Amino acid sequence: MSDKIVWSTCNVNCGSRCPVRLHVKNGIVVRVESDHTKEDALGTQQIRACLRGRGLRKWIYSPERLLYPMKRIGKRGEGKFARISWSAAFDLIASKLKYIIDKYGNEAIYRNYGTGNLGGVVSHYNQIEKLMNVLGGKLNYHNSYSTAQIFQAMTYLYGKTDTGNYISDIVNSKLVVLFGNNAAETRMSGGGIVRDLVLAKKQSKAKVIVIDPLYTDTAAGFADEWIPLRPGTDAALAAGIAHVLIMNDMVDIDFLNRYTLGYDKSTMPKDIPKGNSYKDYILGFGEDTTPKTPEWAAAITGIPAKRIVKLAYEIGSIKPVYIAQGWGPQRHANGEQTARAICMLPILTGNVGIKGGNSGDREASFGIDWPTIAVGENPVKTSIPCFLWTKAIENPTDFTALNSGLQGKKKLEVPIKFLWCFASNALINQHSDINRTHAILQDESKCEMIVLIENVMSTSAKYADILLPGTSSFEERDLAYQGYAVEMGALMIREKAIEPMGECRTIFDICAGVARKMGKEKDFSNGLDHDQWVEEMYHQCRKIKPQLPEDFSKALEKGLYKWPRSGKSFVGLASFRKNPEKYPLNTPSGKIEIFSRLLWQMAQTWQLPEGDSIRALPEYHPTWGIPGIPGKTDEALYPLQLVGHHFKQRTHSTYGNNEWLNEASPQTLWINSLDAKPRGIEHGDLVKVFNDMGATLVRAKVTPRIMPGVLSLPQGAWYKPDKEGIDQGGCINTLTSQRPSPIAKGNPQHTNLVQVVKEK
Ligand SMILES: Nc1nc2c(c(=O)[nH]1)N[C@H]1C(S)=C(S)[C@@H](COP(=O)(O)OP(=O)(O)OC[C@H]3O[C@@H](n4cnc5c(=O)[nH]c(N)nc54)[C@H](O)[C@@H]3O)O[C@H]1N2
Ligand SMILES: Nc1nc2c(c(=O)[nH]1)N[C@H]1C(S)=C(S)[C@@H](COP(=O)(O)OP(=O)(O)OC[C@H]3O[C@@H](n4cnc5c(=O)[nH]c(N)nc54)[C@H](O)[C@@H]3O)O[C@H]1N2
Ligand code: SF4
Ligand SMILES: [Mo]
Repeated sequence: MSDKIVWSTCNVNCGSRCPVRLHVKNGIVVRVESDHTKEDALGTQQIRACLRGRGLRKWIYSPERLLYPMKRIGKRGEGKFARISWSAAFDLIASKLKYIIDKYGNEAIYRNYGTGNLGGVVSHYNQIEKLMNVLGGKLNYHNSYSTAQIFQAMTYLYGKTDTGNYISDIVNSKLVVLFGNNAAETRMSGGGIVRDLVLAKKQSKAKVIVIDPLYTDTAAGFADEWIPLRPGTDAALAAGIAHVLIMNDMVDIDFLNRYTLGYDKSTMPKDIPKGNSYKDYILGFGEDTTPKTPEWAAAITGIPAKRIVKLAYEIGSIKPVYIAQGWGPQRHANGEQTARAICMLPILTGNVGIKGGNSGDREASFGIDWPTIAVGENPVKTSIPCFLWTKAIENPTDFTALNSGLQGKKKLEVPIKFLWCFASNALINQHSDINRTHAILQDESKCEMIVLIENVMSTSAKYADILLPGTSSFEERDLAYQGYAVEMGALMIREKAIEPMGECRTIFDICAGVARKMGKEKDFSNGLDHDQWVEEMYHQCRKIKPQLPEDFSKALEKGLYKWPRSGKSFVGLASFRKNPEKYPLNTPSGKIEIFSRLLWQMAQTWQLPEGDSIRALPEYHPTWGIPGIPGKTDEALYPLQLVGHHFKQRTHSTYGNNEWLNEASPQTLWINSLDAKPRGIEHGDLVKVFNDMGATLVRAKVTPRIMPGVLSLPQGAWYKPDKEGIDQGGCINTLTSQRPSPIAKGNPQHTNLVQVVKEK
């Protein structure tokens, strides 16, 4: 029997954010349960935690747990630390901040991307944002590691992002085509997308086709057909389908004429030379003079031409068709082109902005507009693409708007000298090319201080100069907002289940401690402490949902509030579809820009490395890291494409040390027997995957669930180098490149060429 049961949450960035119920006995959490609430007037369904949330106890009490503030005494990465007091830690941070601000200015300070705690409202990286705003600001970032390329693509094409319909809208669809969208693994919460997909599919009886190099859990669970294709080639498939649609009069010409720019010469801007319309490109009247026939697409994608023709007929002969992409296809070196090209299928067939159709974007989800901590204004306006932080340390003098997507200034004036990392393993594990990052961080004269706040001794924690133990969700009171659902929204009020372990502190208290040493505590805290801020935010939530009890202690006890979705099923771009003159898009022409003049201009002004290209049309762009194209990496040496799908064992690297989860879903290299056999690799063998950037060891999963020529090494495994620098942990970022995508300057972490051998 437990002494008490309290509500808590799983905070990680799978995006769902599930409630959990913690059974506490003698100050220890002895059991974790999921949402047990019954259907009532407020809640329509349970939000069930997945295996990771249910295994939280094992992670919080793991041997890697950090308990005391520490100062590094070995080299960065060695993991040698000495315990220090909180006061000493705050002194070191405050004096370095003062020194850096005096010498280089606030622009030399940066908070690295980190999503390990997006669930907390008060325990959130916003506290560092607020602290730094109070202290004169810091360098900003734009983009994310999740959606950099698709974000840019949708902005040029539709003038906005998040243009999809709800997944439940497939009740109205006659066909569903999902490109690299693995909801069954990336949206695992019981309150979320998977349930809606199952129910909608049952009701609509629409055929579901999954296009993915992997036979994913989504393909296995929901699809009627799996079409494997080579990574990075969706745009070629889209062009091949477009060819069939155009040649057989299956395009919706009325839609194209009224709503789009650049399909054919009738809607092309008059000053653009002939041969630059989409139709020209597809039929071979453009610059490259190649008709994009199904045979042409077959050679690139690996999908038989006959199947491409059939797919074109399937998509072109019925309506509505729900075509959506996940974010795997865009996390590539040509990801911006891919994301736009997939959208051409619903655009050509007039499936945009209607019930049962979709824009080609990822499915939308319902959200309540909850409040967040006000962080004040950052006096520094300069912003780097988040993926280029290593370049901003190593090579700041070559960091410009035109070659690196810098915003707010033409040229970076100071390098990053001070790094904040909160709930971030993107210092090493989640950033590309670990060996290169390691080398950059070795030089302590470059980035002079790294302050990292963590729950566990992560890969990145070993690189911290000052390593601070943060409270976990078990050890702090907070609020959390549920994400990625369609039918409901939820507020979770999380109670502190146990006292902070060791000397762990909340991020609010840590920032307040630094502010105190800098003489700015009041400006930072507004006179409130952590728990008072939680209550303050709760009362802000009440402004959105006045039915929440006024008495906060009552809310704490109840823990979970659910509301059925307000409003109708969401159809992206519906008002534009109804009346494009009254509700134009936010593109320069107000229309869907198949031809983008902005990109046309960028292609002439931006400085790109050889092999990169910016195209005004959603063309297939063969790029580095995709076989058939001679690039820097020698294809003869590295003939296999490697992706790293988001995996059910972990959320990125978080929970990577949970042995229960490791047993349930071990880290393996997915390899087809056609690739394994000639290399003498059998299921379960230890293999070495390598390229010019590094090498990693992992056990092989020989399986027909991945297409020949392609491997997948699920991303997020913990990097564990041996003395020679060979990773023993199966971490894919030993093999990924820091070369960014052309427009967004985003992370192309699914574009990799490698070789694999059996390890003796
Ligand atoms: N279990 C779990 N869930 C998660 C996360 C996690 O780490 N673990 N992470 C969360 C976060 S932060 C994010 S951003 C999302 C990520 O969500 P996504 O980016 O959608 O996930 P990925 O697994 O990277 O990619 C989805 C699918 O795309 C496929 N794919 C890769 N390249 C291509 C391609 O060129 N073409 C096509 N057609 N398919 C391709 C992959 O094989 C994979 O099956 O997931 C979230 N959910
Ligand atoms: N090769 C490859 N690399 C990728 C991707 C890919 O698809 N392929 N995906 C990219 C994407 S989409 C993303 S979003 C990033 C994610 O990269 P990160 O945002 O770095 O995510 P995690 O690896 O989960 O690391 C989060 C850290 O936060 C810690 N943490 C968890 N909860 C708390 C807490 O409450 N408090 C504190 N202080 N710490 C906490 C965890 O221990 C963990 O070390 O990775 C990117 N990297
Ligand atoms: S990892 Fe995501 S789906 Fe799983 S319990 Fe946590 S928040 Fe829910
Ligand atoms: Mo992400």
